[in-house]
Amino acid sequence: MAARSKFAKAKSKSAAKSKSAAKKTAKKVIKLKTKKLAARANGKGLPRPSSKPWGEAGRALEGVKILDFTHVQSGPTCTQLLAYMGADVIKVERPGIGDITRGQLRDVKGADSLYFTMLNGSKRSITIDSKHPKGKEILDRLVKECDVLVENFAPGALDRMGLTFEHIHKLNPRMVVASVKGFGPGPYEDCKVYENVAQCAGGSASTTGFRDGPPLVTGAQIGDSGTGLHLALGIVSALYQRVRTGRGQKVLCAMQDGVLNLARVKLRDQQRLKAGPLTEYSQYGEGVPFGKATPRAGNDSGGGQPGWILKCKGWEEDPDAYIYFITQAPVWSAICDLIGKPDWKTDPDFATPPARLPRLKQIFAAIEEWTTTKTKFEVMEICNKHDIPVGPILSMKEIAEEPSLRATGTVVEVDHPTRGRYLTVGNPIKLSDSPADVRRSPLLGEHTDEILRKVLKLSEKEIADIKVSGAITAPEKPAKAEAA
Ligand code: CAO
Repeated sequence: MAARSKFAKAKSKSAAKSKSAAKKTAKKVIKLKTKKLAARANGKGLPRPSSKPWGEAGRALEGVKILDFTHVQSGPTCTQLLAYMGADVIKVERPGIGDITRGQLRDVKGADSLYFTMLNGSKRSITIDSKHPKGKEILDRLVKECDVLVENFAPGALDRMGLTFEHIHKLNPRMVVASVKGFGPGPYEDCKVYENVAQCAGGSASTTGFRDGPPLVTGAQIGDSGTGLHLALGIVSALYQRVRTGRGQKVLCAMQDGVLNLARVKLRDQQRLKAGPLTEYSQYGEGVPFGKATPRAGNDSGGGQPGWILKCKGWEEDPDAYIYFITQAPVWSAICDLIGKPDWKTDPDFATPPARLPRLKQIFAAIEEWTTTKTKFEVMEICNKHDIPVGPILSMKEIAEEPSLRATGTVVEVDHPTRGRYLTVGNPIKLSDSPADVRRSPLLGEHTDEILRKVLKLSEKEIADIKVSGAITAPEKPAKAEAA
């Protein structure tokens, strides 16, 4: 009996123990689940951004080496973005000359131009004469070391250097070879192309400007920088595919194609013309017949919500005292109240979007009467309270001085050894685990030694031989003849 009761006691003790352990585990599980649920409820269900500084967490393109043969704007825009994402961009430049833009539009004597410095940040520069036999040897070694070659020479120039796709792939089958050209295969493929040529050939110029004026090019560099952006996407896609195939590939972006991609809504309108006039274009309301092609639409809004640029207080002196005003249908009542036309809310000529289309000129004139009594920022403040979409026309001065753009790293100030501090556009693409790495542009050939030593691991003797060969230095200028 005593033994039994001892046993029973022990049993009930161990049962109580395991019961409490089970209770504890259950409590833990519930606590964890509640924590998870609470986190989800707080909108924190997604993985949190890394709390480590980028130096520890690594940047998005850390380890990717880019052999950068780009010049002027389109190619450099692409490689600068990749450098901001953490790639090691090695810019190859002609000894003594470098990228032609170093000397173009100079504002500080003897210093690299802003044209160059704002397109080549966070890169390293090596000078190599790509037509010199020793230069070709160095390039072949760099091809073996790098992941991507990017170029935007005139058609055929890379091949003339001996860097055909076949040659590159024999040396390094994993290499992605990315090019910007003016046109894709077709009648114009051999043409040299600059920004405005691309804007014209890509359908932007014919659809920009006012109906009664000539075609216009835009200030935004959609041909150059726009194509550079497209190329960057092509490169990261090819790198991603290489993870599966182990093979590099060619990436080609034609500037004409890039511009057309950005102007696609105008090709949409071209097709809509077959079904009748484009009712959201103000020319419809003005009774002007449509021709065979998408017309220039002035400042009409591209979507189905009519919009226009309107004068604001001070427009007589300030060329940027304007605001873009969109008469979005859901806020029509608020607009009518603001501009002192409450009767337009119910007037059948103005109450519905289709009724307003033929009267847009009259409507925007009435809104402008109101906007000219306020500054563009006052209009912005008032309209935002009513969810009316408006956009102040910001000058480059205002953008350069805007603190919020500095705070997000979209506008960055960097130091430069020969020009001093300058502003540049940082990375407009924000990655939570990979803050942009925005550094100054390199001086011509600043990293030649470093790259030969650390990337190619050449010996002192090899470097000395290269230096005397003339492959990395500008040819000596002929000595002036002695005066007789
Ligand atoms: N060492 C030796 N030679 C070099 C060199 C180096 N490191 N880097 C370049 N060169 C040579 C090239 O091999 C080429 O020589 P060849 O014509 O004898 O083969 C020469 O320099 C110039 O190349 P290019 O024809 O590309 O330059 P360009 O100034 O005459 O033309 C541009 C410029 C932009 C019109 C042309 O490159 C082009 O059409 N590129 C494609 C489209 C493009 O990107 N346009 C945007 C430009 S930004 O507005």
